[in-house]
Amino acid sequence: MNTTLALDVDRVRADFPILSREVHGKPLVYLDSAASSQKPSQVIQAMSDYLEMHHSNVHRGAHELSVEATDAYEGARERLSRFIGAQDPSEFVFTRGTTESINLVAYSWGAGLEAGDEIVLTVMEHHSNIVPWQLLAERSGVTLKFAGLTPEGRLDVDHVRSLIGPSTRLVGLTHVSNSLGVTNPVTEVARLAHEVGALCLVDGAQAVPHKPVDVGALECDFYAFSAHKMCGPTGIGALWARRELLEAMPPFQGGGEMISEVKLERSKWAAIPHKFEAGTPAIAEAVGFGAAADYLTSVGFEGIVAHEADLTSYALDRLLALDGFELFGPSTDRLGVLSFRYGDIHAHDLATILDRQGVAIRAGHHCNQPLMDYLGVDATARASLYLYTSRGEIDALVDALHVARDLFGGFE
Ligand code: 7TS
Repeated sequence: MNTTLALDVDRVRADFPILSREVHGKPLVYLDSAASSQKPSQVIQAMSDYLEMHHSNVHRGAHELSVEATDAYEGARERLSRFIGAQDPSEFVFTRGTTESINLVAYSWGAGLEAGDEIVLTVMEHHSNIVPWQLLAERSGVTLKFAGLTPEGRLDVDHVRSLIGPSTRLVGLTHVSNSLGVTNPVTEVARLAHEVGALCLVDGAQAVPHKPVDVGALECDFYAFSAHKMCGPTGIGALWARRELLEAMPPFQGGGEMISEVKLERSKWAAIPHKFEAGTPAIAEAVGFGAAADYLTSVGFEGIVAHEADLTSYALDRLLALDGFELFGPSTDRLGVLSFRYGDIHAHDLATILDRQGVAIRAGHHCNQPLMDYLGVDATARASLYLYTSRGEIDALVDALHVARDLFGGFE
């Protein structure tokens, strides 16, 4: 019996209708999955089935559609909790995405902090794991500290260790960098935080789409991620946190769904997780989010991880052989989000030229301006891979880079 779980990329690609379209008369080569992934028919179908046949508001009336909508919404929560290794679905809060999840923690949990307290972050954080803490610092006077990188472009864990002290209340770090592709040693950092009684928040936006995540094994306290980067819809994501933390935290927003009783003078909150889900939630999106987790599970992470590792090393072999190609971050042991510079072509010009060849990459600071400052650049080009990316698309990227180089008359 054949027990290998290799991923059949042609079969996977057939699940994504958008991959068969053309751009500027050329086959689409979508290398911007770190910004947002494409959606398989299974997710689109699950959302449209829900909207066509089951929609109603959740947690309200006793009528049949309301029961079906509530079951679909809460069922997605249960499956998604299991998907990230969480035992208890009430520890899983639906939010609008990673950004809102981190804002929720900074606002709600952060309300208990005061001047003198310290938060340790890293220079490779996405703006969504920096700006909410800056807003908290303005409100409460907490101090932010930032750990740097090793010369190879990995997190400098010794620096993290040296910044953690008796005043540290939280250490926040990304699981996988959206520019450098490195995976951070989350468990090691969580233990350093716990040694001084601090908490550990993990931004999982770039990790959950690409690898199996088990929040228990990571030993973190908060884990945030977004559906749209893992084959799901936009406008929804999640915050996982330990029960006792969520129970002790004040609500983030007030309104319907998050209360158990409202009087004119004051109200009582609903139990977790609903205490943090004010207003009518993104129900169809929750269904699509759950379907995305099911889809990734059905393809299988063993195959996804192996495919992406193979493709990343193929891409690096081909790209690093090009004159003028400069990679940011390590060239081994990284995920397939590849930030680079190419000769003296500005990243924005490069992205425009590649687009004319049908190749979609991202150019800019990738919401990583402090990291760009740290690296001494204003922008990079970035090609990012996913389970549906093929070797032929890497070849198309390399061909398009040759076209760009010729247009610029070669490099010095
Ligand atoms: N954290 C990381 C590590 C990210 O890569 C992103 C989005 C976010 C947080 C924010 O996620 P959101 O769903 O709340 O917007 N990153 C990118 C990117 O690299 N290019 O476009 C968006």
